[in-house]
Amino acid sequence: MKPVISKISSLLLGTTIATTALLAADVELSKVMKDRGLSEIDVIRAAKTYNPSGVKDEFVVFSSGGQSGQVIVYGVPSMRILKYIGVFTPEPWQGYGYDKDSLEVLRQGNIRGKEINWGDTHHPALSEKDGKYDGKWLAINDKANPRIAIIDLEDFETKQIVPNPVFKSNHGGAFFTPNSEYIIEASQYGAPYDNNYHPIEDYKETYRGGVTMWKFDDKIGRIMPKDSFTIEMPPYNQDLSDAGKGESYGWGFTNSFNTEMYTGGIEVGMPPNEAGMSRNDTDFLHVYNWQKLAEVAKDPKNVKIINDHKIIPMDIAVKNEALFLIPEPKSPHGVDVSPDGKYLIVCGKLDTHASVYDFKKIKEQIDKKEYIGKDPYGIPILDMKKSLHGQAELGLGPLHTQFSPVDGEVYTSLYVDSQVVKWNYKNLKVLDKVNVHYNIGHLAGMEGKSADPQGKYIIALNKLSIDRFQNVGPLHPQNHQLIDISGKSMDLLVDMPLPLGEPHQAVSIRASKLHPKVRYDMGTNTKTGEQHIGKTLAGQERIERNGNHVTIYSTLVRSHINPERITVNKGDKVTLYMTNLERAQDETHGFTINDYNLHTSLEPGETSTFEFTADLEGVFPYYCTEFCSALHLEMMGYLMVKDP
Ligand code: CUK
Ligand code: CUA
Repeated sequence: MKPVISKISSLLLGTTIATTALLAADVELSKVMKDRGLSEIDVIRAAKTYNPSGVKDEFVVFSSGGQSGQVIVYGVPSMRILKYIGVFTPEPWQGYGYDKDSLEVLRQGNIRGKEINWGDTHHPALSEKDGKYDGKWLAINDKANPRIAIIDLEDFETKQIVPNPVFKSNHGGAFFTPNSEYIIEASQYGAPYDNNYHPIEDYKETYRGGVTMWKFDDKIGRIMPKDSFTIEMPPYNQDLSDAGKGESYGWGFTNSFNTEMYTGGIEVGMPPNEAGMSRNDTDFLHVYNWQKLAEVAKDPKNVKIINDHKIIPMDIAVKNEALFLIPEPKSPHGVDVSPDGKYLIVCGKLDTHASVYDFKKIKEQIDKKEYIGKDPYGIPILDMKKSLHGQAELGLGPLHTQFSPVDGEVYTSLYVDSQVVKWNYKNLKVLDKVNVHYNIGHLAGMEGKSADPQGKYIIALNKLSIDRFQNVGPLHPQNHQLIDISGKSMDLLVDMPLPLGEPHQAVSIRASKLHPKVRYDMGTNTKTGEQHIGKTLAGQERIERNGNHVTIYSTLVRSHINPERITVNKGDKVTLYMTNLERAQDETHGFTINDYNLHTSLEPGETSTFEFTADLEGVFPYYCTEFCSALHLEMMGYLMVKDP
């Protein structure tokens, strides 16, 4: 075997000195390879993912943190984790959920007054302009307690959580429409829209699925609940969704997997059948014109109000020719719209084929009102064969598809086969397959679901890792595998264990499109973006008492907390405002008070609040929790609580 470095050096350099130095490097490299048992191809793969210190990644990935209710941020190709973003779950390092201001964000996610401290995150989505990622906002859904959260990519913090007022679970969210006009959130398990008890025997009559179109203001990065509406749909267990773009702009697409309306033991209005939810050969792809329905929803005559939220009933959507069904192979999973919006690829867990629908053919039938019938709810059904461009036999358990810059070339995950298949959705030919480890769910191409896929890499998000990592007990980490797709055949480069939760979906963006800030304007409430009422500058520190309410205006700067002593009476209501006066990059101070379950992270310029009752008597040291300077340990003080 010819050493790797000398191959390169003989191409690049000719001088004797350089050659001598490189020969020494060759010797060193050969030794490392021998010691670590690495082959030449291993070394090449390592070189393709290695970032020397200070070198940054080309792409940034936002991965669902699954059951952790967080978002995980990492770089590609290095696969280095950069951040966990607290979203639906408290996150102590960031103080998320441990100070008043962040708690106000977390508590927006209360449902019917209940505090919820976790989420089952599935699908992160990046905001779009003309179907391309603009790097401004990130949305993510919680399937368990149907909610959508918005994260600001200026500071990677969660700013808004919006519970769905009518759904009881969601899966087909979050998906932005091409100009971030709306965020699609499709329900999952059929359930009553209201909050009352309805017997399961009334499934057909009172249980519903649907799609909520959340109006999004992309200037301020907030969902506008009052301008949002839900399209009522049958209880078919709506599933993954996608927004049309280009040719199919204005339309939305949502799969379903229970047209049987099976409810576990009792099938309403159907003969008993053991196969339950997968008896029918086909389920329904829901096709809806959200652009038209947004207009329809503006007329109060067209909507029902449930839980203070607008619902467009099915018959109104049908009357406006804005809701259709197309059969799709049974138990479908992903529906993925091509970058030009002309095709939809639907993959089903129980079918070996990917079905490629041609939007033009769908539209022709809609325009000619050519239906093959109606479902029990009166929704027109289009002909499957007439809607299809074709089907490609891919392998067992095809789930999700990502696009590439090469015309027609796509990558699909095969759950049962544990493979990624590269194929062409135009000529329906399979081009290549690579094994992954193991049981891949989603896969993430670089901007691979946008109107402008970047190619280069695919990440396999695997449900199982089994033998890939050191055994750390029966609960194994998940496995993200980076695959090089720049050549003719795919090449698996490296594994990354992800010890946080199930990585359903990840979205990526070219790093140069992100413009996060390194400091806040002095005295910012980072959760609202506005000036904090507790903003305190150097020299303004003070303690004010009003009856039994004590308000402290404090500052933190290397290496003092000012004031260093706070004395209150037991039972006093305490409001403590803290401002980090630093302007230097990365000079964060953390702050905690012993035994009061409080913590905050103060980035340069940030102000935040603790609000608590001094119900424990005693002496409580408070201190800075970030090692911020050589005098970090000295950054402390005492809360004295005395019985008056
Ligand atoms: S889902 Cu998990 S693999 Cu929630 Cu998008 Cu397909
Ligand atoms: Cu500030 Cu340690």
